[in-house]
Amino acid sequence: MSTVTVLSLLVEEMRNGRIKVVDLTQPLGPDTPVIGLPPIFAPSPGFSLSEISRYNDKGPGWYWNTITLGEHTGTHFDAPVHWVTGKDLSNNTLDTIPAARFIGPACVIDVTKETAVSEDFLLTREAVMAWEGTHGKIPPGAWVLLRTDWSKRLSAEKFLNVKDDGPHSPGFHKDCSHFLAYERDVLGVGVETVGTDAGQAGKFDPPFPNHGIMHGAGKFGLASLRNLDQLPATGAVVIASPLKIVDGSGSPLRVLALAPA
Ligand code: 23J
Ligand code: MN
Repeated sequence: MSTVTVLSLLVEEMRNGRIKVVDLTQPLGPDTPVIGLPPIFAPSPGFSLSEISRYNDKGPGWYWNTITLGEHTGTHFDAPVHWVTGKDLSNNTLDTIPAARFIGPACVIDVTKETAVSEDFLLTREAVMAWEGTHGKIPPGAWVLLRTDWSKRLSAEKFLNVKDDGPHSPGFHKDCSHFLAYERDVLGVGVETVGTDAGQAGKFDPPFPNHGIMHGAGKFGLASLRNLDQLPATGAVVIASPLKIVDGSGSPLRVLALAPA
């Protein structure tokens, strides 16, 4: 089939509803949960909006706002430069990553049974290989999405799940991150939790291993995704295109998936 035919077919199938667009994005507002780090580290501000004008004396015919937020707020993209392991790589910032690397096939790994019984569940390399036994090998350039149903925790308190010993939420075992980056050449990983490392990962050896390994390999992260339960294990295409912030380490974005309806 010619490329023109494929694109016409895409447009047609989206129009007739056989391909649906799944919005994998959280609403972005003042209540959007933000990661809490130990108080020795600088915090990242959440989202706020301040009005420039709203059909008034400051602008009679128009409404617009100023936004203030940390780059890593809500549903957001992590670039390789975000982590010290990725600081010297080429094309490691938002403005230098080639746009083709924002789009890839989704491999959705459902671990909702495991996370229902353990808030600290870590995906292992062996579990990914078992998933591949059922669904096929993760292709190069895939987005690997960890479905935990964590996004169904709608209050910030339950979502961040901070206990006396810090936050508890699922993530990746370091061997798994290494496997996905180096043996599968993924674009990156996406999670429903506030960050791409497990809640307790600040105490792992090394700390925050998924960030260190993925970004050191030039791979990306997507955090605070939603609606992964609307995607098939394979067959969807994810478009995760961050703002082109010069020297940016990450940005909120609208993550979209095209999937069979
Ligand atoms: C800074 C330090 C630790 C973490 C993070 C940021 C994130 O999760 C992030 O948004 O990249 S774990
Ligand atoms: Mn981030």
